[in-house]
Amino acid sequence: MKKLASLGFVLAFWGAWQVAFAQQGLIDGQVTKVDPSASKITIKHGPIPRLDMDIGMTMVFAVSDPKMLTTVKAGDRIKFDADRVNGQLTVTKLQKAR
Ligand SMILES: [Cu+2]
Repeated sequence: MKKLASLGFVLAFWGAWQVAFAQQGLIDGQVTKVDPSASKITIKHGPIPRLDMDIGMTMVFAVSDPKMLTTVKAGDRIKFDADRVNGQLTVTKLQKAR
């Protein structure tokens, strides 16, 4: 019984860790420009090693869903995730940082 309880604890801990890790995976950035007509957003961001960006920069991203662009404006601090979609760097997740 004791063994079962500790297994439950380990599983709960693992789950919480996964959630924390997923949130940490988001990239910090600041919106410098939103262009709904082109479905593009310009973001100033820090290094993103997994996208081969070893230094911070300001750059234009496409968005996976144009609705994202209605939730932020220039100057907003954000957390986002990006990936290469059809060879184009695309924001796949976007939320305001608090
Ligand atoms: Cu970049």
